[in-house]
Amino acid sequence: MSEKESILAKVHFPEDIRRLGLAELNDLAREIREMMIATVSRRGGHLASSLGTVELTLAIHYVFDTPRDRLVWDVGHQAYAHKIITGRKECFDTLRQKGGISGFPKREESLYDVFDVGHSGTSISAAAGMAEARCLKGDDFRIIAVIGDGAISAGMAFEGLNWTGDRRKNMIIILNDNEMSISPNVGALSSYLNRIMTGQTVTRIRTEVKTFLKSVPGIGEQMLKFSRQVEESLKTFFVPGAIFEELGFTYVGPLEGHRLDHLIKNLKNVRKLEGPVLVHVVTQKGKGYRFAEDDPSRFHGTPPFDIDTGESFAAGRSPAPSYTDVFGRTIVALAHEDPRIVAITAAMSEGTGLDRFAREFPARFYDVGMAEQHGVTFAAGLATQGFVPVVAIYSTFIQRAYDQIIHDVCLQKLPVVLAMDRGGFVGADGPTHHGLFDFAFLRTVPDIIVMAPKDENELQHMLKTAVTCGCPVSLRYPRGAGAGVPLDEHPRPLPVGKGEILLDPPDAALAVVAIGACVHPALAAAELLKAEGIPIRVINARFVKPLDGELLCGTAEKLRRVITVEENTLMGGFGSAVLELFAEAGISGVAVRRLGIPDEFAQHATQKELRRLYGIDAEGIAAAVREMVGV
Ligand SMILES: Cc1ncc(C[n+]2csc(CCOP(=O)(O)OP(=O)(O)O)c2C)c(N)n1
Repeated sequence: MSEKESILAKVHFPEDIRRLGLAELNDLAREIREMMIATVSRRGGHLASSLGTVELTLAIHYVFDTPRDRLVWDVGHQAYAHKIITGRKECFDTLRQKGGISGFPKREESLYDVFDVGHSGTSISAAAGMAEARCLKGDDFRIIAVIGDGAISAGMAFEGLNWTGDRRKNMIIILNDNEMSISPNVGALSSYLNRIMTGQTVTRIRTEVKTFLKSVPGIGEQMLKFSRQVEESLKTFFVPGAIFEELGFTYVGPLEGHRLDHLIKNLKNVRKLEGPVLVHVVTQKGKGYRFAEDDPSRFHGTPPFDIDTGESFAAGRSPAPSYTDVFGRTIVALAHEDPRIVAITAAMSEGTGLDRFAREFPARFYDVGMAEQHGVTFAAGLATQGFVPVVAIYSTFIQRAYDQIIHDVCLQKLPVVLAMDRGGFVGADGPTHHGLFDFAFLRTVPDIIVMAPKDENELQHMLKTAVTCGCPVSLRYPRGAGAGVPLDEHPRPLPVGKGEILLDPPDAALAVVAIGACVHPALAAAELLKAEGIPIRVINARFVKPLDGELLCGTAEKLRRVITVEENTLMGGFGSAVLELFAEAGISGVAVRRLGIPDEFAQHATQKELRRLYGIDAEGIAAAVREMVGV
């Protein structure tokens, strides 16, 4: 398409689209999709969700006066069209790149992004807060929250609905229903939404049957009367959205989410309604790109891919299996040996590697939806009855369930295993998704074991340790490929609270004590330093809690210089634990330097770039050693 014919070329901000006619808007939707597919094919990102909301995004910005009217996205992974038409078209190619635009709405990026997001279920509560603020300020802007049928299964979304329906403030919640979370959606609400849609079909069929019956002389009238009686008794079935009406919302829908005329007409009416309104919009995940329509789960969050074939690029892929993969295989092997093992995911069966478990042990597998809090306490309930639940939730999302971990798991010393993938930097998803806090917030909880494997082989052994130790355990491992080490055939339990010395040259200048994914870089640093004549001891701590006091204190007393390395926030993290250990043990005169993430939110960039930036890769560790020994 030439520059001249392009509608998108003329669109920079929502005011530009408000001047367009329907045909032009439809062309614009097509061009936006093309841009998204082209960009995500190079950059990776959340394609399927964003393809599904193109018309909805255009209709909202067309009808409402954004940014004066506040548009709040839930999760925010479906907001690429929003980014493109709100001043970020020119830099859209920098999506998720270091220094480029974020993959999620971000207040500091644009006036049109009114709330930072990444985790699910926040939109209704945030919008409700804005509604109260509007009243306090005496203002009259509109507030629109857009939430998916997956995200609305989060506990907080229910809390927000409960509040909003009661407060009766003007607020519009748009439920973007594509029947998918990352995988097909689960839960009673999802089934209910599904029945609404089936109800629509039934309504259509019913109208056709009525017309037919009316056309049959005599008998037709009788039949029609009977069918009306049946219909009355099935009223809730035929009145879509009754559940939302009961909660205090005006329900509008279901609307066809890819018909701009339909959306615009209905949203214009919705705009005039008072009180809380729930607009149910039905969309298709992956709409407009064949491969994403056929396999929306794979294109939910995709690495770069070939547009013509839909295949992800193999370049850059490691021959080593991912931690996720090794976790997925090991948990299946362990479950074969131990019938007490059950597995729980919060809407991430593929992401956590539990899809394999789900296939092998469907009766022992639970997808609780995007409901981490429920998932953890649900696991605690299972544990009270003699089961060993393994709750596989990414480090960043387990933050949601902190009180459940303390109050429902640890206080009762229940043997729940928190298998936390994506511990450390996740890369392009950025600050909402980095798993940089779990060492700090979990090691302060009594009776939990906190561990992190140095590689995928140790992950197997730690998982075995976790399911056999009989107490609460957190086991965190990084996103991506393992170190490529050989895998032992049989996982074996490790001694709890014991680290290991990996390198111990007789004339070591100092000790580097690393945990988890930082151990191999520490070994690589030792190699670099050896060539420079600086021998160092390298310790794999394995446990953040309990710490190996004997090994660490002995090392401090012998070498007097210690560097700790972790892919976690420094405040309260592993290095802090080591400092506390030394203080408690009365060890003085030991120089300790802690490497990790300082007191700031790390932004989006590749894992490699971030490890370099924060000085926890081999180069960074080596530099810290040189500094400490004064060369
Ligand atoms: C608290 C939390 N848990 C898990 C996730 C991971 N996640 C991101 S999007 C998504 C599915 C979202 O489904 P839905 O809200 O229906 O939106 P769709 O992608 O289908 O448009 C999941 C599970 C998250 N972002 N936040």
